[in-house]
Amino acid sequence: MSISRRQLCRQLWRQLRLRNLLMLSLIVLILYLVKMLATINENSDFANQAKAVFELPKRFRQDRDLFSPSNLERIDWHDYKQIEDERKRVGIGEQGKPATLPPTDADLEKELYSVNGFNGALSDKIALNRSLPDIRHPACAKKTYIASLPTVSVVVPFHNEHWSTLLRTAFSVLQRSPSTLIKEVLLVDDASTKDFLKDKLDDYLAKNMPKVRVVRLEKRSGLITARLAGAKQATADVLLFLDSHTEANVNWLPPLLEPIALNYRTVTCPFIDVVAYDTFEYRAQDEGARGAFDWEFFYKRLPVLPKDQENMPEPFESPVMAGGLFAISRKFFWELGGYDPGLDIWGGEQYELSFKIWQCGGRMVDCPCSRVGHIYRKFAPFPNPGHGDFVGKNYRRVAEVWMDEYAEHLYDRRPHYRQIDPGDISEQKALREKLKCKSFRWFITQIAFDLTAKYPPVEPNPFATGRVRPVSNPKMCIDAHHGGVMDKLHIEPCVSQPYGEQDFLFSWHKDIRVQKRNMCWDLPESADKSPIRLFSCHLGGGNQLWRYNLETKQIKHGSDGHCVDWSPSTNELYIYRCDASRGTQKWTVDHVDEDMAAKWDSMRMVLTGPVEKP
Ligand SMILES: [Mn+2]
Repeated sequence: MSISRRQLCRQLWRQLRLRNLLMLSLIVLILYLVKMLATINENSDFANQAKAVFELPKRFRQDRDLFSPSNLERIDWHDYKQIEDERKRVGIGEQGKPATLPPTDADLEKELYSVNGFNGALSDKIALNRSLPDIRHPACAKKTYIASLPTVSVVVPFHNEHWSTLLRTAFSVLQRSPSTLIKEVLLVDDASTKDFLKDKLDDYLAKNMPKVRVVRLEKRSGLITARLAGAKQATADVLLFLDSHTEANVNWLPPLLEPIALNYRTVTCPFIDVVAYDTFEYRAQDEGARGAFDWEFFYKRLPVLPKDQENMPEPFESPVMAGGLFAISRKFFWELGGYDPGLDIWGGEQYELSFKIWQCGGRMVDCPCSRVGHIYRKFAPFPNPGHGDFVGKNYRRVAEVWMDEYAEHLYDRRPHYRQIDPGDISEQKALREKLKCKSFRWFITQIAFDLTAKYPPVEPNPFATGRVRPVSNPKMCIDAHHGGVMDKLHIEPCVSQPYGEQDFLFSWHKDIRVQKRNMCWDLPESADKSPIRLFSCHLGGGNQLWRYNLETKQIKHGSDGHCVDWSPSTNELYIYRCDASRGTQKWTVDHVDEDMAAKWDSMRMVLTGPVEKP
């Protein structure tokens, strides 16, 4: 008995030793792997980092990077105490109300205006934690989101940002986000020269906002490099990029995070509200649109699709991000190689990332229940640090790598792009290959399917061009007289060539525009004898819808039965009930394209679904 017990003990001891040994080696292995990952993390060259992440075995990569929710139960994320406290606040700029400074501050106001491009002196008078109005879609107040959401690193690049606007950005983030979700806020200083953005800022943050820290760039590098530098240091599940003069509004974070939690390849954008550069009033710019571009790469907006409109305020797909404000899982960002590190300073980066997201297996949505205010400056106060046509070079890189045969449409409008050297793009092309990304044709026909209807790669001919003259008095011409928005059109004696402000284009958008500038004939009031005014062309028909009738020679507005008319005695130009027998309603236009005129009824811009089967 005693022997067998001893044997048993010995056996047990041996087993324990074996188990300990196994455990110990497992711990060593884990430590080694952690160390290995840490080394990768420390690697400052983001391209290498991304590459290293790619080369890890798939299982491993997911363990490290992929957030997956542990709880799909939905909860109410609103912070009702914070909402209640805000509601009670009164004072200058509170509730996002417009504010002004007393005349005694006029000198300071002027000075800080010119330094910032917005009313910095007023900003300094408004509390850093001021209250904002809840202007979300009413249904947002009742919306719930899953309980298990990823953590966030907020990345805010800045160059010489004003003190109070920068801090208000950080305050609003911390104040209106669940603290468990905000891991860190990284303010990336792109070599600012203002003194208060150095030690004073560091000290203030250390004392008042421990989650916020400054990442400094040694030399002025521009927006793209600054975002990448912040992203490289970020450690949370999700990267959330903000501009340095923004204000996050009520419960803005959960709506951005849930779509990412459910699919790490979904990228989310908030609605961007307006913080007025002069009064700091907080207001909506509109109730949503889908991002797009024209073939000169100007950022444009397309209407929300009817199916998405019905579904408001649920997130809806958008082809292109506005650029400055978005959230993306850290894993997906680096899978996509971050931004192309060959992009310089700023310009084209929102196209590059948007095309990559869509073409390489991701998707992008706008989240109506997440709203962030942004100060659109009155003017840009800082010189950009770039040399030469860096924007052109960026565009060329984006076009060459991602746009396939559609790049030609860009070059057709900006022929000098063909001469710009895009630099080495082999790594970007290799990335596209590696990720098996889809063609640009797929993107344009399946995702941005209504873009080409509004912004056709090859513009259809105009219906008519040239001077618009009364048949009864061909020495008179309709004249835009360099007028601004809401100025009346005149009728004046015709000038000799070049016709300048008397030269019009009846575009295929069915508007009539001044040849040399983006101003259209617009009809805000439609009573008889209402004047025709000038307004920026909006391509939306409505007030700007006009049709020239070749037979009757009338210029008819919209569908309400009014025609362009005038008084030869007072030389007033106006609209009047269409009446083909009135001589004053007959007009000649220098050049009329009869083929195009015959197609007038069949020309439509409304598209609500993909134009090709995938
Ligand atoms: Mn901005």
